[in-house]
Amino acid sequence: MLDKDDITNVEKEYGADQIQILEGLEAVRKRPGMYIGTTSLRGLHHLVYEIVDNSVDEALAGYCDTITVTINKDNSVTVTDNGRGIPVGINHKAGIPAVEVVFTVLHAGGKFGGGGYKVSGGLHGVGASVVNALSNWLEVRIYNEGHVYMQRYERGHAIEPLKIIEDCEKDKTGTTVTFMPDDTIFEETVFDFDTLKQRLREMAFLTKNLRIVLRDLRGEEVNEREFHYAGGIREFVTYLNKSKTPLYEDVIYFEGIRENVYVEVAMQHNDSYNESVYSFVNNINTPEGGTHLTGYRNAITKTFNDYARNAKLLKEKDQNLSGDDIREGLTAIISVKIEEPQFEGQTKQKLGNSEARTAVESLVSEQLTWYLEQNPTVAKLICEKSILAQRAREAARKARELTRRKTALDGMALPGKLADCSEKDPEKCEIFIVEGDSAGGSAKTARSRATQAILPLRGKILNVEKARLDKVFSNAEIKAMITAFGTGIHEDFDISKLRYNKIIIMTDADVDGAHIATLMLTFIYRFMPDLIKEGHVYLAQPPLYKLEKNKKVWYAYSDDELNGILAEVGRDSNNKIQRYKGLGEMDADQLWETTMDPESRILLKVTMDEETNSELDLTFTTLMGDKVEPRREFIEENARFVKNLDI
Ligand code: TTJ
Repeated sequence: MLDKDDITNVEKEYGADQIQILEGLEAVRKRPGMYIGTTSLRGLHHLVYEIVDNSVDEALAGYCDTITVTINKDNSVTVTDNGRGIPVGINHKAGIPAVEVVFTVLHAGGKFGGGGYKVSGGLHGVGASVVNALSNWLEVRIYNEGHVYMQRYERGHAIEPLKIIEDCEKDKTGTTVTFMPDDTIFEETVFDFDTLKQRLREMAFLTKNLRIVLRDLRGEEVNEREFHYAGGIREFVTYLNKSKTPLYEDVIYFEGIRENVYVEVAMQHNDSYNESVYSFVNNINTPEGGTHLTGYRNAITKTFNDYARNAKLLKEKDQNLSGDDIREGLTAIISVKIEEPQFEGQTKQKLGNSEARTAVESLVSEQLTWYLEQNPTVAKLICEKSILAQRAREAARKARELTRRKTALDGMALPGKLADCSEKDPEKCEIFIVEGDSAGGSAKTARSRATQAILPLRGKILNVEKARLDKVFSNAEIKAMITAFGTGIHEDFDISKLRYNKIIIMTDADVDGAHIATLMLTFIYRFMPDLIKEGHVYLAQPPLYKLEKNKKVWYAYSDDELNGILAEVGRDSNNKIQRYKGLGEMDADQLWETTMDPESRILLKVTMDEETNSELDLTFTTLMGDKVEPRREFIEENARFVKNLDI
C-alpha cells in the first residue's frame, strides 16, 4: 500500500496506470449503497462528512484550525481547510500525483494521514474517492509554496493532469474541494442546512479548538454559522445540560492515551433522574455503545463505591450503589480515538475492541479517584444523590410489588372516589377524569350512569417527569387512575384488561385546566403509552360562553364562535352572555348538554405520530421540566400533539 514516504516531488507523470484505478471507482457507482449506506438524503449529506473528515484529521494532527463548508448557489459544496495541503508530488507506486491517488483509488485516502490518529471514514470509512465517484464533477485546489494546484474530475475520472493554475502568497497552505453530487445516483440532491449544522456542531464539540464555519449561499442573504469550542466535549456537556439544573458547577473532564487509545471523558450530573450518556468512536456516534462505554460504566461504578465506602457515606451494612444509581441525572460524553475500530452487532454500531474497554476503565478509574479526593464537595453531592436514587429504587420496587400483589389477590380494588358505571362491557364504557371534587360532583349527577364512570381528582396531579418512581407509586391520584383503568403499567401493561373504551380528561377551559390536562397526559404517555397509540384517550371540550336570547340558548367553545353567534342573533342588550370560568359554574344539566352527552358533545382525540415517537418523548420532557423558557418554546411549537391546549 501507499504511504507518505512514497510521495516525492519529482516531475508529474500522467501514465496508463490509472485504467485499473478507474475500474475501481466504477464499482462505487454500481453499488453506491455498499460504500455510503444509502442514496437517500442521508447518503447525500454523508458525502460532505466524508470530505470534512479529511480536514478534521489534519486538525487532529495539529496542522489545521479552520474548516469552512459552503453550500454554493448551484447546490455544489465546497470544503476548505488551512492544513498542509494534500501532497502534490508523484507517488512512485501509482505513478501519478498523490492527490490524484487520494481521489481516484478506493480506500487510499487515509494512508496520507501523516501520523497521529487516523480517524476519518465517517460511517463507512471510504473517503474522498467515493465522493468523487458519486459526483458529477469535483475540483480540488491545493495551496502550497506559493502555487495553487488544481485538478478536475468528472464522475470519478480525472479529465486533465494536476496543474498549477495560479500563484498565491508564499505561506498560504491548505486544501479546497468542491463537488457536485451526481443527480443520477442520489434520490435528492438538495442539501439541508440544519442537517449539516447539526453534524458540524457535533464535530466541533468533538475536536476542541477547531473552528468550523458553515455557509449557505443559496438564499437572498448568506446564512452562516460558526462552531468553535475551546473546551471541546466539556462544552458539549454544558450544552446538553443547558435546559437542566446542574448539581455542581464543574464539568468533570479526563483525557489521556492508554494502549494507543486516545480517551476523552466529560461528565456532569443534573438534578433530573434521567441518564444522557453519549459515546463516540473516531468522532462517530455509537448509540449502541460497546467496549468504551462498558469501560466507563465499570470505572464510575467501582470508583464511586470505593469513595463512598472510604468516606463513610456508605455504611458497612449498606448495599453497594448500582451503576444506575450513580448515573441518575448524569450527562456525559465518552469519546475515544482508535486506529482500527472493530464494529460488532446487527447494525455494526457497537465498538468491539477490548483495548478500548481497558483503556477507558483504567484512565477513568485513576483520574476520577484523584478528582474525587481533590473535590470532596462535588464527590459528596454525587454520592448523596446516588444514595437517594438507591433508596428510591428500593422503595419503588417494594411499592410496585405491592400493587402487583394487590391486583393479583383481590382483583379489582377500585378506588373509593370512583363512581363506576353499571355496564360491564368495556367497549360501551367511558370514564371521565374530572378536575376537582365539585366538578366531579356535578359530573356524577349529570352522567349517564349505565356507561359513564366519573373519577374526580384533587387539584394538580403529580408531575411524573419530576418525581422518582417511589413517589409516583405512592401518589393517591395516580394509584386511583391505575386501578380504575385496569390495564397495569409499564411491562405489566395489558390492554385487554382496559375497563373503558374511552378515557376522557375533563378540565376547566383555562390555563390551569390545560396544565392539569397536560400532567395527566404526561402520566398516561409515560406509563401506558399504548392507550394513546390505540386511540383511547380524549380531551373533553367544555364551552367558554353561554348566550341566551328570547328563551333560546347557545354555547360557544371559542371567542370566534361567540362572535359568530353574536353576528347572527344580534348584539343587543337582550343578550345575556355568561363566561364560564370553570366546570363548577355549570349545573349538572348544562354540563351534560355541553360536554358529556355523546349525542352533542365535542371530544378531541389525543394522537401520537408513531414516526416522531422519540421526538415526542423529548418534547414532553421539555414541557414538564423545570425551566420556563424551553417550555414556552415547546408550547408554541407543538400545539399539534395536545390539540387544544393553548397554555
Ligand atoms: C498529509 O501528509 C502530508 C501533509 O498533508 C497531509 C494531508 O493530506 N492533509 C490534508 C488533506 N489536509 N486536508 C486534506 C483534505 C482536505 C479536503 C477538503 C479533502 C481531502 C480529501 C483532504
